[in-house]
Amino acid sequence: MVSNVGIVDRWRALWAAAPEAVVLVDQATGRDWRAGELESATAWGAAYLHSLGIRSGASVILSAAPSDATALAFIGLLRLGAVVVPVNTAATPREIAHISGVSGATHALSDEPERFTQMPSHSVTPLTVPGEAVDTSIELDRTVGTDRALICFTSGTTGAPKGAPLTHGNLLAGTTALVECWQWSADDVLVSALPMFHVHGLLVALAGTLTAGATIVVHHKFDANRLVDSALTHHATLVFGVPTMWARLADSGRLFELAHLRLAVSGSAPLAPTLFTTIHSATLSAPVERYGMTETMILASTPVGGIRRAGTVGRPLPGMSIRIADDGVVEVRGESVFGGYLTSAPTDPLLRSGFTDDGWFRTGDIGEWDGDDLRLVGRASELIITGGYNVYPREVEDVLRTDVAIADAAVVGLADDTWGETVAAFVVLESEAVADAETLERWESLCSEQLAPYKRPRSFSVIDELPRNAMGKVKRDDLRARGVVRSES
Ligand code: MCA
Ligand code: AMP
Repeated sequence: MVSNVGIVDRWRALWAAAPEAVVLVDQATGRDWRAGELESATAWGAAYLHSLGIRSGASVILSAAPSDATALAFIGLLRLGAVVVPVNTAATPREIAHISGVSGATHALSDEPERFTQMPSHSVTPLTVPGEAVDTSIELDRTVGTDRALICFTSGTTGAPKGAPLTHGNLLAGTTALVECWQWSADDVLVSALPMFHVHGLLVALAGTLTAGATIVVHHKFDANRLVDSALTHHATLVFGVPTMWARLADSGRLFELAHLRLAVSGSAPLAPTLFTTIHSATLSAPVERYGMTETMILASTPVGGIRRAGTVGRPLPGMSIRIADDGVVEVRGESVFGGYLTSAPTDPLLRSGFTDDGWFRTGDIGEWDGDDLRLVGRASELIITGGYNVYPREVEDVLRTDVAIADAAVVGLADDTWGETVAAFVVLESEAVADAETLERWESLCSEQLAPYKRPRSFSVIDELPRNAMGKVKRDDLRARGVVRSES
């Protein structure tokens, strides 16, 4: 039976039981927040947001570097009953306009309000750490499990990101499963430099810590040396990162200083077996790999108490069911899985797109069982994952095709040791066009204007025509096999 308890009730019960416990530390300022302070500061925050005109049920963009202020704003919004819409701090005005339009966001909270030029200035508020007391007599903490907590935007095959709403119940189920699976306790200290505009940083790291009643040390930006220093200073037991962060930690030569961790956790993209081995040898313990999605939260993890094997993402989390369909696609079901994409009408087929008739969500990842462990062997979709960020080729191709010199374009991910994959563009020129230095500069500035930096192609290869199969579909494997083409033009 699905319970209808909201996640905020769980957190507040833990704060009330141990008000002196340090829950949140801002690494840059050194400010720490005890549970009792968090209770009053987030009530203040919620009242402040209310005074700005934000009401229960309103969608509010949250776009800021990870910090104590970002964490407090997130909790304050949830306590008020508002719906948090996390937005990448690198999003361009075009991308912000799409997200605010689709989500119907009435307000934005940001550490760079000047980036929100397309929203009325009175609705964009700089993030602040709580100060003077305000009227806190407003109604807080009324949410139940079925209420919407977030709308996360995730890359869409149509080229435009889709909104994936998650409820308070999804968050509670997803974080409770993690707490159980990782034996996450009040004694744990997590050091995290993950962005707080994705499920990994916001829900796995921050909300997971709150549900565990543990401590999180938040870094504003990832820096390998600073992360190791902080892990030592704060006696960290947990570090969560995407493989690119682990690769940079390995390059720093200081991985061995993390040998005191209880768990070194990697996720969001495949962890190369060589990097798995490097982490294992340096920290004297195998990293935990976990597999998740924005639409589902975390689905599987390698075991805390058992053998963790390179190349596998482990077993389903408590309460989660995983099956592999005949076409190899991983399908999932569980209480943390969202109910369908954001649509303006319940009849819109987008709502339940990705779900099977019997209610399982198709992840788009191709998997196989290796004993009890799930092994991901590829993707049915064209998704590129670079440094843990997702890029859908269609969105980049649509931008490239607006250039006068480009007749056609295809974008693929090329394998890369640090980033996992990098974005590479293959373009076919219009008949009279040439690809000289000026043209290349124009393509680069077009992409800079339209696309967040991580989506921009790192290389442009001019080819005579795109390889296509009999159905007219671009053969992306052929393009990947070519790598960066330097000679054709
Ligand atoms: C930054 N750049 C990137 C990326 N990040 N390019 C491609 N892919 C990226 N991911 C660009 C910068 O804009 C800059 O471009 C250049 O690379 C170098 O910037 P640098 O300062 O070195 O990068 P950084 O700021 O240190 O960022 C690297 C990073 C970051 C820390 C690895 O990408 C990151 O935080 N990734 C984590 C993403 C994440 O949390 N994903 C979870 C989503 P230029 O030189 O042109 O200026 S998936 C999820 O939530 C599900 C549920 C799951 O399973 O977890
Ligand atoms: P997102 O849409 O940003 O939530 O990204 C979800 C996708 O990231 C999944 O569908 C997988 O393709 C990928 N992913 C997440 N965790 C892992 C992992 N541990 N190994 C391989 N791929 C992963």
